[in-house]
Amino acid sequence: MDKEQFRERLKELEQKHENLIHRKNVLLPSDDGIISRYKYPVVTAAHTPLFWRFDLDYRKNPHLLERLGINATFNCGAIELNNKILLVVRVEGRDRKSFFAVAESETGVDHFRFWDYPIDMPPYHPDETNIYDMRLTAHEDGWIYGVFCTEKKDPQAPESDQHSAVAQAGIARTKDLKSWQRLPDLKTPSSQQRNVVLHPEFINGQYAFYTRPQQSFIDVNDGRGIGWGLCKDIEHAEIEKEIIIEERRYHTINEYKNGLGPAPIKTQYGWLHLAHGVRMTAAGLRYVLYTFMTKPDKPWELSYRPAGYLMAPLGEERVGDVSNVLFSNGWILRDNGEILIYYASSDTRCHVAATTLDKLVDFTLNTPSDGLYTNACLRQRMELIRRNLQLDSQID
Ligand code: M1P
Repeated sequence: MDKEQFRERLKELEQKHENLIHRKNVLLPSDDGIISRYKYPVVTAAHTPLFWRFDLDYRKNPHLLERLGINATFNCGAIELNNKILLVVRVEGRDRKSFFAVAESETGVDHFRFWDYPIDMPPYHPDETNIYDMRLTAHEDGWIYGVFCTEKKDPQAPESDQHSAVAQAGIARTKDLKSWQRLPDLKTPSSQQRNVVLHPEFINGQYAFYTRPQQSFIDVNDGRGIGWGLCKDIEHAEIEKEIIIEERRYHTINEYKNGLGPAPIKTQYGWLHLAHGVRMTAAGLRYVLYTFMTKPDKPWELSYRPAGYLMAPLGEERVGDVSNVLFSNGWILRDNGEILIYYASSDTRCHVAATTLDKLVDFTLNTPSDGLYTNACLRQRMELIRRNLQLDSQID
């Protein structure tokens, strides 16, 4: 390429990138009355700045090749700060390593643009190989905490095994998402952890974490579900006693595993939670999103658990690096009662869906819980049908 062609090609790439970022999103009608999806993903690999990927120096890269490509952008934490919606996105390079980067938008539904530099998160261990899936918690102690998965090669694995890994929870804190203080990883009684989330309030003067104990990297084995534990000192965080607060159950959406999504939202009825539930199918694992509620004064005690899922993969969401996955670790309650749910599809891209606090609370409190047996579930449906057919008028 000569210099003129280089300039032209770069201009084209820049224009395409700007067009993507300026594209207005479209709110789609809701079929179920609970959730309205937006048409376009809010953050994709193509949203990452060109200067993260291409060497733009003609002398070093005369063919204008992408040197450090990005494979995917997914599983983002979310927070509203200074009237901006900020997503801490899991950005995965073509080299498979993830890092965190902040994408900012004024609307929360489109025009997300990455800050110039990704988050420069210092490693806690020299053998920390990958980090991902940050949950943001604005804690009442005044810090914003990011709790995320840190992964390393299993030190017990023989040399021939280049696959087995160990997952733990990393902790860092910030006031502005720009400079981060890394704290020691969380210690728990479980050999591995993922999907760990910090509760936003002190419980009896202690920090509280939602956990997801697991015995191996993918399978949770004896890990019975979403856990909970207290810790005295966030700077040396250790949970000595871990209890299970939301159990996996046979023949439900979370029979294989589950994990908490973002930090819960406080409501007058209790703590509203969003989680992912995983079941096995002949086509592999299927990840869906579901809600549950815990008691206002005892966030570790379950009060409502509607049956089934809130959201399942739809259309293009079903396909990606790990297909048939919806995963959410970020949501935002706005002053007007709207909730924006940031979710990723198939470990590939980030989307947003809108609902309201009123609707999600209604869904969570008033949807029947899982009958666990087909006959009990059929009774629920028969009862609904009977009542509907007996109504003279549906609105009086
Ligand atoms: O591939 C689906 C998800 O798998 C893991 O989540 P979990 O431990 O709950 O199964 C994580 O690797 C997550 O990042 C990923 O989206």
